[in-house]
Amino acid sequence: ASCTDARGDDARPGDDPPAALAPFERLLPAPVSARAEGPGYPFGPGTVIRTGPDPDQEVRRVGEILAEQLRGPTGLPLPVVDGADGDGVRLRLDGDAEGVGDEGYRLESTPGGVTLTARSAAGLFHAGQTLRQLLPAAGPGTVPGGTVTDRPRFAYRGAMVDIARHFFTVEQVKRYVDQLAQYKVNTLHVHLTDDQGWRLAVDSWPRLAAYGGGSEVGGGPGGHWTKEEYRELVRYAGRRYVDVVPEIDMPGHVNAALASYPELTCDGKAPARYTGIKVGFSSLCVGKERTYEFVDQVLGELAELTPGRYLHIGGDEAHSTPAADYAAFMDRAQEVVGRHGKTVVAWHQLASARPAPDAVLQYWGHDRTPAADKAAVVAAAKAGHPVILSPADRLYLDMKYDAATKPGLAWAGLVPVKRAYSWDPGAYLAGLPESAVLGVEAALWTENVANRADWELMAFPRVLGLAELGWSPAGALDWASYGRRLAAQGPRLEAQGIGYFRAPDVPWS
Ligand code: TNX
Repeated sequence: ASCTDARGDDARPGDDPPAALAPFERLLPAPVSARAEGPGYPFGPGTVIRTGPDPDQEVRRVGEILAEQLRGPTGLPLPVVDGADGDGVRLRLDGDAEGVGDEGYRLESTPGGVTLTARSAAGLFHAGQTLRQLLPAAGPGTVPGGTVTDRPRFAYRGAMVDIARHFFTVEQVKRYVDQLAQYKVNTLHVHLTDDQGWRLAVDSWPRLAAYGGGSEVGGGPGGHWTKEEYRELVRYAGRRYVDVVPEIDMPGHVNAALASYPELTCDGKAPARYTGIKVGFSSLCVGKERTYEFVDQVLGELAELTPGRYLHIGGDEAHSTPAADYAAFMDRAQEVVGRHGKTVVAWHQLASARPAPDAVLQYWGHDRTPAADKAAVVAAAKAGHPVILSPADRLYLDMKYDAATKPGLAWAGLVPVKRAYSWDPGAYLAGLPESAVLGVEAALWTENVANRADWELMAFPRVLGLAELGWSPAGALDWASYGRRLAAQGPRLEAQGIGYFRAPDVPWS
């Protein structure tokens, strides 16, 4: 039969569906190498997941999570068993595995089974995520025969969520962690505080959450996380090899704190809580010693709750803090972070003050950012500060896709899926060598994102582009290939109930 048989009279040539991609060709993020070879391994009722000869607790946990992830789509029982020999999926830690680095893996599929090999449990977890993509979106299916060898381009592959402008529950953020981890994103940055709300309980300053948490943009009730809820998120993310980087934004973006504690203001008068979307109008009182007790106690409690190495202290848009005060404040705040055993991350404005020797800068500029600001970031990078790239006109997930997008903002321009993806983090800022780039992060600000549906619409599918920019080798970055692979993810996103934007620049089937 000719391939035109099924087409109606009004079909146009451009309506041809893209040729179906073979499983190894549709992996997203694209792996370092993938080679199809010989027959594969059919999943069936007898398939088990084997976690190795000496039952390592962590590998066992990776096996359990993988089994959970695969049971839904395959409909198979997939028991997790100790031992290494026999067919099924075999998880193998091998400190000498070649070509996989700390976080990478090798996946080999033959009729006898699928072997996942890595130097670390994180690598085994990432291998499992690749395995998921080699099976059909629904039904058991066969893992095609062949080998994938893979490792990430960048160590830091992040996503930020702003739970301050609109409050979101730990439940919703965990859901996002699952959605992200399957694409090998390994960092969750949580913007915990802003003018409109303070979202984490702090024992030494209880009104921050009790009062300062009770507002959000638009006048809704807001909310906050208890310490136990935050710990639970950290634990949940950690089991999926996602590190949590908490942010307390200072010295600006602090109206919720000032509203809760008048002693934090210079005139001793608490402002009202704020539910609008302006930025840059609030500041901690830089000249008051009480301010630094606050910083020390809040960051101390946060450091204790956070196993990861980073604390993010904001530092953006402090338009109400004079430059000299800003620099003086950031000096002291950075010292506090170091004293609590953590490494500073701050928005790139810190580059124009005095970043601590090991501080990491998060760049959020865009095509129209003044050259002097870019130069300050590049100079700081040359002085040894690693940079996380979050260009607002590429990786701000709150920017509208097009003029018809309902949620979000457009101050950095419209950001279609193609624009979010089509740039190279290793050659983005003139003079910033790839070696200075710690990684990339997509930020979901929520001034205009008030519920899960809007969150998913804005994040998906653009955050998959972030995942590929962070993981895949530079040579694999290609819009045409990516667009086809992204389209192939559509049924998976649907099966997971993710309400993504069916962007017109993607050849969805
Ligand atoms: C800029 S960029 C902000 C946020 C806003 C966001 C909205 C940066 C570090 N700060 O305060 O929420 O734009 O897109």
